[in-house]
Amino acid sequence: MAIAARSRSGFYRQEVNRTVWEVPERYRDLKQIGTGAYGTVCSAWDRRTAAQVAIKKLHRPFQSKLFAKRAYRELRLLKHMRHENVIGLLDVFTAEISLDRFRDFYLVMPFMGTDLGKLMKMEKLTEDRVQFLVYQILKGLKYIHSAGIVHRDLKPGNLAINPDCELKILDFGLARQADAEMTGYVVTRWYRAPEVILNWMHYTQTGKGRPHSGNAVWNVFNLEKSVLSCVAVDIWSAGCIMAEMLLGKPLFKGNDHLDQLREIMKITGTPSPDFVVKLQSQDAKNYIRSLPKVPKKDLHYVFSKASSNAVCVLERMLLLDPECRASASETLELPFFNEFRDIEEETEALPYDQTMDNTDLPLDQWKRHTFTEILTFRPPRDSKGTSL
Ligand code: 0RX
Repeated sequence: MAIAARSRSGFYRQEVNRTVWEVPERYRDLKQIGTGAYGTVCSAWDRRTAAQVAIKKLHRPFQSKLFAKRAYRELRLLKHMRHENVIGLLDVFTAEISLDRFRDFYLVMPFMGTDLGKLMKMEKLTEDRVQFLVYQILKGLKYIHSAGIVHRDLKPGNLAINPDCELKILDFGLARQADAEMTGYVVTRWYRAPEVILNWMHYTQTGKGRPHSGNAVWNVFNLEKSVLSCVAVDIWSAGCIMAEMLLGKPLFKGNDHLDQLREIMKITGTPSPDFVVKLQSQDAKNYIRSLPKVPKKDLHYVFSKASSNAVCVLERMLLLDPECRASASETLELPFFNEFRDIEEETEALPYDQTMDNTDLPLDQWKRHTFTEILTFRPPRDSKGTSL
């Protein structure tokens, strides 16, 4: 008969969805709230802070180099984030005390009860709520972008909201984003910038397959310029989300990649020759040039019930050319946000070292680096995951 080893002192074991979770005594009342190929998330009660938290256990994080690198990246990114509008790490732990036995680790975050996708399904938002929510999205984006990080998958489901309408940008990413998830009539693509869709089309048509990393805009656009306009993919997504809050339905609901671009260009108009010359891919240039010319629509007409200040924000975000889109900091300066603005909250991050993102390491090295990151974690000074 196999005898289960005793739990580490101060920890206890509990079964969640047929897997064993070994967590510190302070976390009680674990309940599964989400699961996927990459991990499972439970809500729990933190006895030390008397607050609800979310605990994510990654699914066999050291089963392959790819999983290990992904797990390491999530931990490093979450450790770096210290802003009230971006999910941050309250704690990270493993029940193992030696690297030899290290197999699993757990990420602890503030618990967020709902997301913008669910909120928009329940009710039509008033313009002052839109103001407050978009202000928070842009503050979060300004912070993320200032660290040199591009989110790349901003959508209503990745904007967590608590009952006080406080918003945090996160990235659920529990399941694999296979090509199939970006095909057809799917939410996963409705918020993607036109340059990202053009890039996918280039890869599908040339049969090269989608590049794995998030560097989606690099191959369609001129390399140097695209480094600068990479963050613009998030501004596009934020514009689509703001438009949806005002309209009560998604702005660009394409049935497939081509239809998505057609829907976008019905509003933005077909691109100018200046835009087309900037495209590096001949396929993309040919495709755009083959389209019947459509003029840009006046957004005041599309958003006829919205205030002029709200429309001005959309005019700066929903531009086809990523180099012309406003940055998050520029957008925050627009009069639409005057009422809610608190410049002290519009902070920037320390630069994030991305060298490891482009590094190939053996599995045991990813494991060692992850273990070190866990040991060197220092909790934030307040319970919201924000530095004071
Ligand atoms: O949110 C993440 C996550 C975030 C992230 N960022 C990089 C880009 O900028 C934003 C932050 N990179 C990787 C991962 N992970 C995560 C999200 C939700 C979650 C667990 C982990 O489950 C929760 C969290 C809070 N309440 C309920 C469920």
